[in-house]
Amino acid sequence: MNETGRNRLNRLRGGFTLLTLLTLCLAQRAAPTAPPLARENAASGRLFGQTLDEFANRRELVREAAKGGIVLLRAPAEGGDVDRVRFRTDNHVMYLTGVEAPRACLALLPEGDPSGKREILFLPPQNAGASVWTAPYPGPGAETERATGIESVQSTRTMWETLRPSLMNAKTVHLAGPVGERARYTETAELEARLRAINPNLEITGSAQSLIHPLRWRKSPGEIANLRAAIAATADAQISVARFLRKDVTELAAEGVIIAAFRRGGAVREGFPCIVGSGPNSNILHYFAGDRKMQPGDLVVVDIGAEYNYYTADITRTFPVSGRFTPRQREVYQLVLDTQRACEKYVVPGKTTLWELDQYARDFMRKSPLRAKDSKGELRTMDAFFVHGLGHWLGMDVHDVSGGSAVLQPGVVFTIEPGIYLPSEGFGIRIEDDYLVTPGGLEKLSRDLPSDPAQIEAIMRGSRR
Ligand SMILES: [Mn+2]
Repeated sequence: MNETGRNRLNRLRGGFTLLTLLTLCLAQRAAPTAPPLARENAASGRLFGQTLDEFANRRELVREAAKGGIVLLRAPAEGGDVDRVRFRTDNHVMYLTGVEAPRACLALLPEGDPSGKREILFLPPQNAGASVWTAPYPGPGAETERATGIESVQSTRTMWETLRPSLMNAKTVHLAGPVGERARYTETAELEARLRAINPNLEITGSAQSLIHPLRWRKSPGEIANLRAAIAATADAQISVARFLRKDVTELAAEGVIIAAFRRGGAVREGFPCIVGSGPNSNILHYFAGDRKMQPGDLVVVDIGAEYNYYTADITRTFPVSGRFTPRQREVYQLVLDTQRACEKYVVPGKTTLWELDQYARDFMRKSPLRAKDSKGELRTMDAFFVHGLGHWLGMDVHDVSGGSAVLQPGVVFTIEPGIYLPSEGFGIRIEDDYLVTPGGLEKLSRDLPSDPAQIEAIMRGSRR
């Protein structure tokens, strides 16, 4: 890593320590019953790093897109007595409300609805006994209305009575996900049965997603800020793990170092399980860390993403366990890196599609003089060993939703991740970074994390002093 990069990362680290301390102080002073709506900064009126206006604008746009129909979105329930995973709400519900609460249900109502309301969020009533065990989720009432800016926040207990006049009046209800036969034995089937019991003439569609995806595809300022924080924590984890790798370290131990850095950066979970593949495992695209001990001469593919306020990073680096690439590893690494850099230059915002970029990357690799043996022992051009797509949208989902087009429009965030996998030579290489499309070109959001092979080796030497 060069000096500038190191200073930048150190500054970022300093910033996070301060923020963490501040958050801890605030948390200690807050009343213990305060709803955990915004673990980050309740005083600013933001929810999960975004302004109330950002959430309100989205609800308004979805209401308009529903063209007179009702949009009904429901969050999942908790896991039970002891959850195996921390509760995470539905992405659409989070995107439109900023509220994390099990069994929340958002109703967006059309103009002229008999309720006289545009939107109602239904939340389970707060239970004093439950808060002995867990931090309370936000409940119905005026306090949550003020904190969220949602017009009306009512109890799920009276939800169907409250919605009955609206459902009697409406022609269409839009749910998220498959409905009808394709939703058999799911919670959606139960929801549909409820709706039909109230109004058998309702048209029930599964098209709420198609109303929301085009909005989610282009990121708002708050979403981009969340992605930057997720990326900073992930870059920190890449540096930490690079310094930790050496002979006999297991992939799982490396994963532990990664997760420690994520938590330090404020990430409560991973956007996807950590991919840490050493030696032959570097050729398995989605290999989740196992108990293999690393050996000198191994390459390790580390493909990881911290999730911050529901937004996930996705960054891959490939490290040599012994601290230096072999000449062969280095020439292949350089081709992967050159491909990524050529792709960055190729993008014309508002014009280039992700598919064109993918094709361009393959053509670029094909023109290289390098060759390798395929499984039949035949020498092939290097594009033959690039066995996955070049990239994907990035956001609340690691493979985020698309707006119905592959054009790289200003405001979308995506990855460029060329890779070359050579099982016959015992190593695979992938380099992945995250980009925001701006009107003038690409902003490489993960630019502070080096990928140049000499810089990668310098980072690793730092651990051996
Ligand atoms: Mn990816």
